[in-house]
Amino acid sequence: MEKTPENASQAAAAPLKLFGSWASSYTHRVQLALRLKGLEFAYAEEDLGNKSGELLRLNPVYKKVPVLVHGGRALPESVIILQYLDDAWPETRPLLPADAFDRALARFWCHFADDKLGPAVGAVFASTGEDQEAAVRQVHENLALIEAELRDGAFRGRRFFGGDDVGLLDVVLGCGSYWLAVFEEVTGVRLVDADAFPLFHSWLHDFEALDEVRETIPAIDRLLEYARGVRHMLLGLAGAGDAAASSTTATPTEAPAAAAPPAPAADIAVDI
Ligand SMILES: N[C@@H](CCC(=O)N[C@@H](CS)C(=O)NCC(=O)O)C(=O)O
Repeated sequence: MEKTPENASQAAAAPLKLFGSWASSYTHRVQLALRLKGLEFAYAEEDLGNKSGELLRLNPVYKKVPVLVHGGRALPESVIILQYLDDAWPETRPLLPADAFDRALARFWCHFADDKLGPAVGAVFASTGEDQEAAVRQVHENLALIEAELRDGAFRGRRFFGGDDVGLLDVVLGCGSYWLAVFEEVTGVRLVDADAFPLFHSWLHDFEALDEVRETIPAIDRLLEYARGVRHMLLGLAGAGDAAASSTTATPTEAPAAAAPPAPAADIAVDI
């Protein structure tokens, strides 16, 4: 079909449905982007300990949430979904900047968030003792890189990574960073020291104060209960005192511990 403004807007008007999980920061990214763009969507909660046939059919490759279905077509992978939303609805609250280099830079730091920072934070959560100390050092090294970008680099002088308003990197980094406080509480390990990372700290404060973010992030008590359950399970599986995932691939993604049977050890991962 020829791509005209008319049929493009018809396509954009097709219904949106999100398959997600309530404690999944990847799901929160998509919920937040949909809210920022003011888009109506239906939501299907997945039990990650017992995934629906529909989820497996929609995301046969990774079998994970989130999956966004738009007009009957399914799209997995949170960052790809966010970019799709921005491509399909470029006018309302653009998430990516107009400049090609700035767009690429935002994508680079999103990759960093998923490739380096997230796994390091997950490793702190899933370990104890020396393994945990090493993981904390990794988190601090990664936060120092972000702090340096905010202080002297690409994002210098900005309230948000996206500028005056939140953009792609804010959504990606922000939906994940609220876990830092939860993990601090559960592990007793200090991760974000406001003195060491003042700009990151103040960015996170501003991000968490946004109405759309407050609407998206579950209540802290619920997250704490969930995180305590997952940590208990991880450490239990690893054997007393010798924490699980020295594996940093571990992803907290299973359904709430209280609501779902523990997943097999091999499936346990700490993605934030
Ligand atoms: N790279 C994926 C990660 C998604 C992901 O890890 N989802 C978790 C929930 S937070 C999941 O579905 N886990 C179930 C599983 O691993 O089987 C994205 O960005 O969407």
